Order: sequence, then structure tokens, then C-alpha cells
Amino acid sequence: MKLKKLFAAIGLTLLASSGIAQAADIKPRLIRFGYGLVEQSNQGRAVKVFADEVDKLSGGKMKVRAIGAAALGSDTQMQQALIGGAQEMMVGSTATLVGIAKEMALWDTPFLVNNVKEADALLDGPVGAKVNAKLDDKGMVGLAYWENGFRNLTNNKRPVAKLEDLDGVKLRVMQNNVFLDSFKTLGANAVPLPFSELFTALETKTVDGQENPYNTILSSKFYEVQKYLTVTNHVYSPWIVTVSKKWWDTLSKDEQAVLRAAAIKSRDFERKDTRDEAAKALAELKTKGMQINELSPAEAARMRGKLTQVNASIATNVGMDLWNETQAELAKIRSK
Ligand code: TK8
Repeated sequence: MKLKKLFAAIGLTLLASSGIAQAADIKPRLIRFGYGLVEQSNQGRAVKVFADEVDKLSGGKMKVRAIGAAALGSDTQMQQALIGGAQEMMVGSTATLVGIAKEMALWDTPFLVNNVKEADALLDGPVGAKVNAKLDDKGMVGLAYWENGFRNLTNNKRPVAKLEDLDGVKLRVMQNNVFLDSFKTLGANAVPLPFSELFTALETKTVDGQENPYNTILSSKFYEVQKYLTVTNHVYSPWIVTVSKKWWDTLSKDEQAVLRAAAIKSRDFERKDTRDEAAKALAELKTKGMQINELSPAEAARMRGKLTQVNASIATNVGMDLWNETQAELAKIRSK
């Protein structure tokens, strides 16, 4: 199946580059593609790459209308629009998909991967494909995992240098039970909220803090309303590019291949762009006035010990087979 997809993608690239995309079975299509972050973010930049690639591969017939800043709704609202067929595509956090496909909770496992190399290998390998395929009979088709990134903690109450500093901090978490449990376990007062409501919630002090990758803290200007940042890297968050299954089933094989190829091309761009930006972002957040706390090795270990207490329940939720397969796959990746 994978080879077939690959050949289809290569075929299309050849078609497009030789200027005969007209010959392929491609009709004029309008694709409403929603996302949550602002246009000037790693997410927005990659959606633009996706749109340009779809345009190129389809000989200008398939048009992507990119709509950022949650203007089409929060992640969960857009997911429902995809399932219902009212919107064609989106990119968003896998964490908000857990209510639809419980296996997605695998990606919320604290400290599951140690670095981006492991993340790429796991997500692009058989385990990633298996989890992704769970969306198919739920009304969505997943095309590629993009990088959201390693998540770090910010808050406005006090510098968090040890576990106890989190006591009673009202912390916004993504809408899913793993995140809720994880941060309750750490002693925070965890409050699930859609990302689209987060800036205002921080600004009005409805919540004290949140956790997201450096890139997002920067592009969403959380530094304007958050004083303290603690480098926790507590979980690697993927984004996933999804298509409405209802709409997907109306597409020709050539049209589907255009979307698959563009999702992979933009994924590769996105991961590199995100990593380049993340490497500079912490210094930039500092110049914007944030106070950065690094955890001592002892405190980091304590936090890790607490957080990984949720692993057992994640394993039960995603299924023991998938959990064990993931551990085996990670061992394989690490031995390479
Ligand atoms: C953007 C979200 C965001 C995620 C979150 O729509 O909710 O905190 O990290 O990237 O998907």
C-alpha cells in the first residue's frame, strides 16, 4: 500500500513538472483548510507550503483556502466539521482527537520520545500509521504528522523550579484526560480549554499558565501575558493533517495523490522550519522579558517520576498490544 502511494506521488510530480497535469483525473476543487495558530507561525508557514504544492501538482485546478487563527473554529469544532463534510481539511493537535480515536492518546505519553529523531521514526513508522488509520472509520483521513514540538510550561504566578511550585497553579491543558490527569498529578489545578480561548484566558487571569512548544509561546505572543517559563520538555506533541473522509471519498485517485504528496512535502518543510525556529526561540522569549527556569537534574527526575505515573492508564486506554508494540518499536529505533 505504501509503495503504491509513493509511486502515485512520484507519478504526479513527474506529471506536474512536465506540465501535463491536465492529463490527470483532476477537477477544479476548493479546499477549505483550517488551523489554529496565526498565519505568522510555523503552522501557518507550512499550510502555505501545502497550498502552493497542491496548486503546482494539480496544474492550478485544486485551490487551498487557508484559514488560520481558529477562524473556522477550535480544533474540536473543525474536527466535527470534517466528519460532517462541512470543511475539507485541517491541521491540529492529535491530543484533541483522543475523544474520537482513543489510540491518539499514545502521543500524550509524557517523555515517550527523547528527541525529534525518535519522534520522526516513530510517527512515520508502523506505529504512527496504525494510530493514524484509526481515524478512517471515524470520518477522517490522516495524511501526515507535523511537528508541534516538545512542550514547556509557562505561568504568571511564580517561577516553577520544583514540583511544589505548581501547587494550586491554574493551568490550562488541552481537552483530553491524559493531560488533565498528568497535571493534576503534578499538583496543578488543571483546566481544559480550547487553544482558541487561551490567550484571552491568560490575559484576563482566568488561568495562570499553560504549556506549549517555544514556537507557539512566541507566535501566539504568550510572552505578553506570561512572566515565567520552565524548560520541562515534558511531552512531544505532534500535529496531524486531516481530511474529511466524506469529501475524500469523492476524490479521484489522482486528486488524493496530490493531497498526499503535498502533505509529505509540507511536513518535511514544517519539521525543519519548526526546529530552526525552536532553536532560537528561547533566547528570543528571554529578550521579550520572560524569566526562564531550567530544572535541576534532581527536580527534573522528580517531575518525570510523577508524570510517568499516568503511563499505566494510557497503556490501558490505547490497548496493551499497541503500547507494547510502541515500546518495542522505540527500542528498535534507539538501537540503530
Ligand atoms: C492549535 C493547537 C495547539 C496545541 C494546544 O490549534 O491546543 O495547546 O498545542 O497547537 O492544536
